[in-house]
Amino acid sequence: MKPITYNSDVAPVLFIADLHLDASRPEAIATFLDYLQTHAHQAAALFIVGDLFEAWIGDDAYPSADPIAPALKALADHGTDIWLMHGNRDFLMGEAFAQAAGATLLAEPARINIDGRAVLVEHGDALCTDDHAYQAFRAQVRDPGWQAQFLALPITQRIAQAQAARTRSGEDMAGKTATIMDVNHDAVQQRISDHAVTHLVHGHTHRPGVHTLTLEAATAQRFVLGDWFEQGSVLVIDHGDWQLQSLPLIAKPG
Ligand code: LP5
Ligand code: MN
Repeated sequence: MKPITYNSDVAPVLFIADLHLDASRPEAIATFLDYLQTHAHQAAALFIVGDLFEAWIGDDAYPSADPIAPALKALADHGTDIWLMHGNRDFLMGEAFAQAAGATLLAEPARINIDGRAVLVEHGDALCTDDHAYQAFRAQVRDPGWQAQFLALPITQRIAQAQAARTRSGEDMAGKTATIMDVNHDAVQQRISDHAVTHLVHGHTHRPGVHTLTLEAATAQRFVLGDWFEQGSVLVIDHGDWQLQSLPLIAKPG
């Protein structure tokens, strides 16, 4: 793949994650659709850094009447590049959905260049290395053989298994500390030095913030994207300025 490079003096670059879009939260859907039709139109690129959807059980189960894919496609047709990364909820999103959305699937971690700076982008779950139960689950469900078997099941069975996994995950999380469910700082430092970047952008922890790390020879910055539960969260890079913005949720139309 050609290097991914943007100059934010030409047009803004946007990052979002953890929208967890689902029919049960129409405000998040309405806010996202509005954002795509307004602010995002000016952007050179929109990076969706995982968990766009609450759960994804296969492209063949995506309702044809859902408004998200056509709205993304309209933005892509308007000239904004759309990069789609998997999260821990929608790691089964495939080429059929990406194509319908006018997006390009981006494997994580992705090393990109913005204004001459080396930036690493990933969902963030792989950095939670203290959460051993989750990492074992992740290794299982990211295995191509497991995925092929799961996707071959009838949709009703896939829905039931996804619900069982959500229930079990909720029960397990109630017994985990906040520290276990956050990123591991050694893993973050290792990632930054392995990829020789000065900026790391991720989501997953639902703890939006900007952290400065002091490394051996330099400093690096870690931008954590927020979820779209109580408000929207977008990292906007414009004319070299990095701003983690909150968006008020708008009421669902009608
Ligand atoms: O996303 P969030 O913040 O709620 O929780 C995560 C971790 N949980 C998960 C599990 C997903 O929510 C499951 C839903 C996936 C939807 C679609 C997938 C379709 C295939 C699934 C079929 C099996 O990612 C949670 C972390 C937390 O983030 C913080 O980082 O702690 O991890 C867990 O809770 C993992 C559990 O500790 C262990 C695994 C439980 C699932 C076991 C599967 C049992 C069901 C099998 C049915 C045959
Ligand atoms: Mn996540």
